[in-house]
Amino acid sequence: MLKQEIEDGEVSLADPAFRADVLRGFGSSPRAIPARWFYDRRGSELFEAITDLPEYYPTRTETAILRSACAEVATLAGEGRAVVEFGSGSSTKTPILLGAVAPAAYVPIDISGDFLRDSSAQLAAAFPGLPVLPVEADFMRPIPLPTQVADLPKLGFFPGSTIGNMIPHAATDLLRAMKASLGEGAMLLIGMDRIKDEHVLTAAYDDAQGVTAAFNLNLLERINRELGGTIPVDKFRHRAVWNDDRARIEMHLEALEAVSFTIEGRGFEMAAGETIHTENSHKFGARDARILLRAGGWTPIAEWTDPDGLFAVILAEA
Ligand code: AVJ
Repeated sequence: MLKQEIEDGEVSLADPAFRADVLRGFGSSPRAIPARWFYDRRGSELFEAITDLPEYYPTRTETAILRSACAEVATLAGEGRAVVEFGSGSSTKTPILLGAVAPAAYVPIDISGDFLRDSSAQLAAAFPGLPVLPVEADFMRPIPLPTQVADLPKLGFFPGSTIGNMIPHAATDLLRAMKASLGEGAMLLIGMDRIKDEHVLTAAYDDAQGVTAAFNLNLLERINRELGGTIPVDKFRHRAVWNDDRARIEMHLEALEAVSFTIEGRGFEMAAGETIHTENSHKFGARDARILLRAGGWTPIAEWTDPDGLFAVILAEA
């Protein structure tokens, strides 16, 4: 993050991109903030807690799929690839893949240098001898990879159904950017959450313990902390709704009563019932997933799912 902290821990300067997205997002109609801003330190802790919730099936389901599929992935991908992960890596999923494919190098890409350094250090310790080459970059654009991996074939790894955070147009742009970054002969292993019973979906994004609510509301607290906002957070509530037309779960923050507040000195007013749209989480039928990959320039070659068909992991080639 560009945010700088001075010695006593007081925040002196907010990330200008965060500031710009918040001011633009609160001023637009409908109001919306990109989901990437959930993940400050507190938000990342809350997301970790979400992945353990009984209602939040994606993480444990995908992890189990990876465990049972990784030997086959290794056979299909062959030896000596550089694994390039889009995102700074998960402490459970990444070791499953690295342990199976025995890569020549591991390149995690993340926009947040802090998370990248932490997870790279952990992985390097767990896989002695494996070159770990972190790249701090926004993976939405094509990225020049470290010269050490220039001549190696790549295996891209994009787990978690993070692709579902993007609207289809942006998702295909991202898939194409990944193909450009990974180069000739590349493969991509991607996790995509499936369409399923609406109540299973809404429960996963509105859990009984209120952890997802806290995760969503933390965005307002982050605005107050980092942008000197005066948002009355207790006057908002978390909402998760299934938008069937667009095949996605949407998260919103709804004002419980008329509120007025300032962010960086700018005044905002919201009426009772008005919302801020904070996240999209698209879900994919089996064929939808394959069409999206093809639209992004990838050919699906193998696919694994859990016995209940909740989640899919797909291997594709460029
Ligand atoms: C990390 C983006 C895949 O959409 O399921 C979890 C984030 N948001 N609960 C998802 C999230 C609310 C998660 N992704």
